[in-house]
This record gives sequence, C-alpha cells and structure tokens, in this order.
Amino acid sequence: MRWKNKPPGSNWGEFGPDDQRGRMNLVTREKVLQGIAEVKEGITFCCSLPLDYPGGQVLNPRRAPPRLAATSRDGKQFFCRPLDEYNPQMTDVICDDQVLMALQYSTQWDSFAHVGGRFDADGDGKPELVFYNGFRAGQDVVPASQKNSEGWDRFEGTEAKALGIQGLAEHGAQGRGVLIDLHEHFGRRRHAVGYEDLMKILEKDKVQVERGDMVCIYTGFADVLLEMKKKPDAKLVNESCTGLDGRDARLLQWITDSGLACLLADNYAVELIQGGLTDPLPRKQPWLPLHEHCLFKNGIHLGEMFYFSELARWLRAHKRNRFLFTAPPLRLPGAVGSPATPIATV
Ligand code: UVW
Repeated sequence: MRWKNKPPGSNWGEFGPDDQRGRMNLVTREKVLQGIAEVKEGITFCCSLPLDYPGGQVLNPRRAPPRLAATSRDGKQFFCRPLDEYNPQMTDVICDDQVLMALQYSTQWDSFAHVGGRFDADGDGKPELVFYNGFRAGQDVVPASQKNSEGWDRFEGTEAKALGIQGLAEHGAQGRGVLIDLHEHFGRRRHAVGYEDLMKILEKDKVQVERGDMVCIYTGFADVLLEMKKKPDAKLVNESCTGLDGRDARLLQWITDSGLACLLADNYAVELIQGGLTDPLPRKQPWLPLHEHCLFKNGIHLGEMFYFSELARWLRAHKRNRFLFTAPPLRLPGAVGSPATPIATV
C-alpha cells in the first residue's frame, strides 16, 4: 500500500490500490454505446483550437508556442527533398518535420501527474509530494536531472513513470459527451460559476449528467482567443468568460457525486483561477482547488482550451446536449499533458 492516509474528499483506492485511470474507469463499453446512440446525423465537429493558439506566452509564461522544423540528413533539411539526389532513378519528393512545443500550450489534456499535493500520505507526520492514489514525486513522477545547457534540453528527461497521459490514450478517450453551455447564460462576463449557478443552468437547459459521462463546458473563451489572432491581450484574457468556482465546496461535492468521468472546458483552466502565484494567502491551501479535487484527489482528467463553439450552437438549435465524444491524447509514454484533436459526433 502506497499510502496510509488519503486526502479528505478523495477516492484513492476506489478503483484499486494501483489504479492510474481514475474515473475514466467509469467509461465502460456501455457508456461508449450510449455515446454511439447519440449519433443521429453523422455530423462531426472539430473540438480543438489550431494548436498554435493562443499565440505568444501571455496566457502562461512557461508555455511557448509550437516551433516546426525540418528533420535533416547529411547536413541538409529533409523538406521538399527529391530522392533523385540519392538515386537518379527515384521520383519521390519528401518532407519530414519535427515540433518543439509545450504539451499543454493549446487544446490539451491534463494527466494526474500534472497536479499533486503536499500531503502526509504515509502517516509519518511529515507531508510528502504526492499525486493521485499516493504515487510519489521523485519516484513515480520524476523531474529531469539538470544539464549544463541554456537550451530547451536543460531539463530534458522528465518522466511520469506512473500516471502519465498515455494511460488515458490506452483506455480510449471516447464516450458520451454532455455539453453545459455557460456562455448562453453568462455571455463573456468573467464569473466564477458555483454550485447554485450550475444547478440552475442544468435545470433550465434540461441537462442531465450521469455516471461515466464526459462533461464539456462551453464558456466562449476559445472564441475570444481566436478573435485575438495569436496576439492575446493580457487584460482581455484575464477578464473574459466564466470558469468553475474551485473554492465552492458544494460544487466540488457535486463533481464527486455526479460520477462524471472527466471534465473539459474551452477556457484556460476549467476553473477560474483566482489570484496570482505570489499573492498572499491567509492559510495553507491549493492555488488551483478544482485541479486538486479532480487530478490529485479523485482521478478526474481535465481538458482545457477545447473548442466547443460550433458544437454548442448546433446542440442548442437542435435542443440537444449529448453527443459521441472522441478525444484521444497522444500515447506518449511519460508525458504529463498532451495536445488533443477531439471530435464530437451528433
Ligand atoms: C496550470 O498550471 C495553470 O495548469 P493548467 O494548464 O492545468 O490550468
């Protein structure tokens, strides 16, 4: 057993002591069939932003936009390269590229290795750095050993030996999606949506969230990003649209009780981030309480900066809120996050 104490409000152990899939375990064959049963028209919606959005590093200074480059051979780029250079009989022309990108730059999934907590899991009276189900920082989720380099490879070699994003890929990120349209009710007003707000909206829009559903939240934030055409304005970014209120205990309890399998939004962090990293706090608490509740405590993957605008409009026009949702991350072993190119099918 990796832990003696589990964090209050957590489900550690619910899916077994070594579980790394969390609430995606609830996306069963039956749930996939429920998703497929929502396909009536054969219309598909791309639920990803172009992966070079938001543009720049205003949204998160750690995360740089993708950089594309050619692969090379014999000191020359392998891009528009005619193979008759190697063999006069060959007629092929080949392009081959590579990318340097922060895996959580744009439309992206968070694995459970993205956010952990400082918590006394082994009961020795001293808190450790732990992740979902008691997996340890340093042992299971391993930082890089620093290289003598000023380049990006300075911290090369990180590895989520447990809880990496490939687990979600291997399970299959496909099931019944349910859309909650916050934009319809709040427009682009910045507002932390709490339990009361959410319950009213679910009732008004006749949205039912059931165990194992993949819950998608449309706030309009991705539209704001698109309108800024890769030159995001810090003020607009920080003052636009809704997010869930991670400090509302009743909302967190609803997330637990609803049985939802994963939680995604078209905004920056699903929750509305309140306060900066260095702002003083009155007591020890998480900066990102909804991340803590979902990723650390309850094994609920978060999806961020998805793109739901056209899907949301179509669903509202057709008085629907459910669809088949297919959103695999990269099966990239050891990665903490992953870009996604999801599809909703109605
Ligand atoms: C942060 O670090 C703010 O994480 P996320 O992209 O999951 O919101």
